[in-house]
Amino acid sequence: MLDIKNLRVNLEAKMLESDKVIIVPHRRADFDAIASSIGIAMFADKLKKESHILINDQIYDMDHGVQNIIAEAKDIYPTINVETYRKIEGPNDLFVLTDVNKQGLIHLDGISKDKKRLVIIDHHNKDDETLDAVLEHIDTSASSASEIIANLLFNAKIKINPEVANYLLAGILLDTNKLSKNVTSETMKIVSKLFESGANMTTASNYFTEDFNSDRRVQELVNTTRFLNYTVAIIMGEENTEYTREELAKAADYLLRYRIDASYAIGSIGNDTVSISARSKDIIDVGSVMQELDGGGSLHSGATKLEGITVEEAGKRLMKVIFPPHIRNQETN
Ligand SMILES: [Mn+2]
Repeated sequence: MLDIKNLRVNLEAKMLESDKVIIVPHRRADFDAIASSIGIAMFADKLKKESHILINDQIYDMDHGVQNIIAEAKDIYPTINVETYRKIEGPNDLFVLTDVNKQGLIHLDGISKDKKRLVIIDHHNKDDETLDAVLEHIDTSASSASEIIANLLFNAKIKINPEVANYLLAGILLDTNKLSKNVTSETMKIVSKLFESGANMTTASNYFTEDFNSDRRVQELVNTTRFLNYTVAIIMGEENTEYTREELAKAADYLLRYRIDASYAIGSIGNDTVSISARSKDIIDVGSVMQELDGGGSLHSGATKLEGITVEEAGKRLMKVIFPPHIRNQETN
């Protein structure tokens, strides 16, 4: 792995020989992904290089704190979606992936074909699916991509304003669970320098606070919980209330704090569509349950969308999958 100075020198060279820089965070960008993206945009600005942050998520698919950062920063660091990028794309664009190193986790297809135009800056482990890049800086000892990018900006002597310092601090706070894990002395040095640049814990932590109305909808969902068969809990939202997928996911997450193996949250997400969010501890593979309902996921987390169906009908379809006919009617309350 390159040290930070070599990363800076090589990244400058790559940016300077490209026409524009396309910054690509992972899908469902979180604080670390968006903050490190904004930091890379600052780095490109210093070189007077046009840059764009590529975000293709629906706004409701992102945490509302991330939405706030995107909205706050949009005049200086606007995001573009894939469709808009396709209109301005050129053969000499440089792609800089941040907080991600795999094709499957980003929105831009076909990026693997162009290794010469690809830079990866990340803190996640590499595996077989890691993309080949002309310049790669994957530092798994770093707490976060935000830590790496803040270090890069300090190394380049780029002045970080208090707003961006707070975004980067929020990125570090997210990936260290508020400085309680994955923290090294290097992390703390960077945090200290971000403080010197005007960041503070109150402002950065405030990005994590829940939106009151959204949190109330999550609690209302949780209130509808029925515990089935002592191993599975199910939430069914009101037929006429629209929820976000994030709210359904949070409600399903919440139930895992009880003694169950899996939870499912079903609710309308508008446009005649019902979404199911599923969570599991270990025993039940909720990804495969969701697959049987035309969705997908992993052992611990899955989801699906069903069109032209009511919440109640979606619940019945789910029950048929999780309780095949011979063991049905085991509801406990
Ligand atoms: Mn991260």
